[in-house]
Amino acid sequence: MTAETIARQCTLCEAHCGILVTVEDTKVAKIEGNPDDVLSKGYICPKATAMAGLHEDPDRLRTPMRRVGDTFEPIGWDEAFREIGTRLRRVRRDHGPHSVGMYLGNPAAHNSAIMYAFALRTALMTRNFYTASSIDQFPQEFVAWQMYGSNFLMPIADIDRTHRMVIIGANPAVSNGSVTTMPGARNRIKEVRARGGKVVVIDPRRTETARLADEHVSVLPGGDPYLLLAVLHVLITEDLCDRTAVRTQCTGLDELRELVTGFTPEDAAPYAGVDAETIRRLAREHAAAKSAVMYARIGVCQTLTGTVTHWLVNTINAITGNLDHPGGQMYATPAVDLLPLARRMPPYYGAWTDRSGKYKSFRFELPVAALASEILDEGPDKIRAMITYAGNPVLSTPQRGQLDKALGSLDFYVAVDMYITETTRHADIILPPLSPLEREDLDILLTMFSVHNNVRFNTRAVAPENDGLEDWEIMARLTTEILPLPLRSLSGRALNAVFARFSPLRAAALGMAVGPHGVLRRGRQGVTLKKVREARGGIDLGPLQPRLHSLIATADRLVQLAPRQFVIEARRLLDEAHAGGADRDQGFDLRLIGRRHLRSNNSWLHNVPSMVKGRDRCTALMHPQDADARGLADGGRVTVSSPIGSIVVPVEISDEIRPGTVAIPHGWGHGEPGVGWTVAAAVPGANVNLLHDPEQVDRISGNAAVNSTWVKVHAV
Ligand SMILES: Nc1nc2c(c(=O)[nH]1)N[C@H]1C(S)=C(S)[C@@H](COP(=O)(O)OP(=O)(O)OC[C@H]3O[C@@H](n4cnc5c(=O)[nH]c(N)nc54)[C@H](O)[C@@H]3O)O[C@H]1N2
Ligand SMILES: Nc1nc2c(c(=O)[nH]1)N[C@H]1C(S)=C(S)[C@@H](COP(=O)(O)OP(=O)(O)OC[C@H]3O[C@@H](n4cnc5c(=O)[nH]c(N)nc54)[C@H](O)[C@@H]3O)O[C@H]1N2
Ligand code: SF4
Ligand SMILES: [Mo]
Repeated sequence: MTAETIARQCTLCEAHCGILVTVEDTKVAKIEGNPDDVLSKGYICPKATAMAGLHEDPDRLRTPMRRVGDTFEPIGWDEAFREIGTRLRRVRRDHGPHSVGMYLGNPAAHNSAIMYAFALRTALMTRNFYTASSIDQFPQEFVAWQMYGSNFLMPIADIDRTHRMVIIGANPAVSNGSVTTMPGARNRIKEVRARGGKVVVIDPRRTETARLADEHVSVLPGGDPYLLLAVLHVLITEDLCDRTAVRTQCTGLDELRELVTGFTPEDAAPYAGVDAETIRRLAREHAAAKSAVMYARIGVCQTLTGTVTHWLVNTINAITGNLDHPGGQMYATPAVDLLPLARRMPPYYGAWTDRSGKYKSFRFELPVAALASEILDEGPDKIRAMITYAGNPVLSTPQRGQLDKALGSLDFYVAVDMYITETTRHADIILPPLSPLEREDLDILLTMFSVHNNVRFNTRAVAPENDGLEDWEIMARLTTEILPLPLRSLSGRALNAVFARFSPLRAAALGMAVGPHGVLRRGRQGVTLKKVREARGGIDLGPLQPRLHSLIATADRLVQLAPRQFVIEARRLLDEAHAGGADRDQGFDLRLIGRRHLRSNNSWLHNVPSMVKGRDRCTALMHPQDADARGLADGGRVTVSSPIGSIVVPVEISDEIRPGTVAIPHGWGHGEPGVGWTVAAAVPGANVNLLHDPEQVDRISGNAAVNSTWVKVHAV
């Protein structure tokens, strides 16, 4: 028996923890944390072992599949690409470029194949491009564009040096951070406290993170903008701003002052669900701390006011002197530094809309809320063919249950995924990539958001099977099928040889050479692909460095504290402050929010037995007071209904959640006929996105507002 241990990362989530994979013969024998990893320092979560479970999973597809009636049969790669090319070109010829739609899911961002996915997207020239970003970080990108001049300039929290961390609508103890990659967030939070700092969590639930913090502030779902406007009121009226930072870095304080002067913590309290004294203290402590950072994430992105809330968070950090300073909000300086290039790319907001005119494009794509209608509604430019890549939007996005039907009605649908899922079961052809353990890679995207500068290599752990292709090769082959290039006439083998010259690794090596840590700047000290490959655990590129001055892309090179559209929206919020609206008036009396679990990852780890063992996790978490009022017992089955749908789940009673609120995780609802997930079918759960109205979106960015739904709950 031969055994080998290689170092790479777990690529299941953004944290990208360093792992050591031991392979005996061709079997993955062990996965453990890599203590030498420069970013994660040995930490892994229970999901890391799922990398092996996924690799070995008999349900994972290993060859392309073609639909025959209600089932699939294996076909060869060349035949698959030929058929895809012929059919996609025919749809485009007959109905124009917008008739082909594309959806990119979350794992696409964990793999440098994303470069090739964008090449395919560009070749398609379609308006109908969608990604999971519009149910995720659109508000943060919108704020970065308006305040710093580019949607790529989303600053991250310097958790490793801060003296005060205020976490709003994020649960890094479970998620390990997002748009601030912080593997081992639990330890990093404990270290803030160990160095004498303070950690505060603002969340309607006393989360795993809140339990590690000094203070938990239980906010009303959707109450954050009121709370933060009042924090600004205190900072500005009590003259607690950092004058130097405001004078040298920012513009727009006068407009802010005008906006918040009349809005006191007492005014905010009923809408925030937080008492005035706490709000005042939050403001004063933020200003007084040696360094401080407010870090907000998807809990607030997924509300009707996601953009306004993230704007207020960034503004508070900036005017207290915590932008671009150690311990505050900063930018990474990665080995492959895309920021100086990317910052010049305009996001083309509103360059086009969906056919109804309701949703505006942002960064060359439409909000996913529009997807089902763009397929189903008749008329010119409707989507007739789809490509999905690494996404499961049938479960992951609110579509009134219509996307399932819509995908089934397409003339042609090709999915790039290693499973037959609730989404891909509708495909005509499924192209499965090699498993993550079979590929080698160097991440260039997430290092832009790492809390510590680093560069790490993903060594191939297991030799690829047969003639398998990596995601980037599949994307490249699909692109050649769309482009009018002579390349298409080459055989698959010859094409692969052509592509090998343009692999993501070659691109990364080049990017590294010209990057801030590369040989062109640092000479022999510079990082190279060879050095990164050889370093088991990556190369430490030091703590985050101030660099706003060279990156900021606004016309006057100042941070815009009061973008007009944001101020108008905030005024509207203040004028119309209310506690619920029409749905609430009609008896939907509980606010529904989401939650994540350490052993789950959106919709797709439920087929690995070790990830779903134990008690049912797709439950409605309710406060004892709300359960008593409805006569509910722990574990009993309840119907949860919203104005547009209803699901049945067990109830879980705990005082960790704020009264008046119910939390249900997303990504469940398995067991549909034809889906290839046999393990998940036994623990199906229910699809919470059937309750969320796709038309409920963040008013500015169009991001799905799944934390803004009113529901009612009763025993089945
Ligand atoms: N109600 C509610 N809905 C939510 C959220 C919420 O908080 N509440 N969160 C939202 C968020 S933040 C996100 S990011 C989305 C995620 O939503 P999506 O990105 O649409 O879906 P995932 O569940 O991540 O599904 C990923 C799919 O990619 C496949 N896959 C995994 N790895 C690879 C790979 O390497 N290559 C290829 N080709 N395929 C791969 C898996 O088999 C799976 O089918 O969900 C969103 N939906
Ligand atoms: N284990 C695990 N890790 C993951 C994932 C996973 O599915 N499982 N998904 C990955 C992905 S794709 C992403 S985008 C990240 C997301 O990472 P996080 O942003 O940390 O996401 P959540 O854990 O959903 O935390 C959102 C929090 O917002 C709270 N919340 C809801 N509504 C409101 C509100 O109105 N105001 C406030 N203040 N809080 C609110 C919720 O109670 C919840 O605690 O996690 C990634 N990591
Ligand atoms: S937090 Fe868990 S799932 Fe995410 S990269 Fe680390 S080990 Fe993998
Ligand atoms: Mo996400």
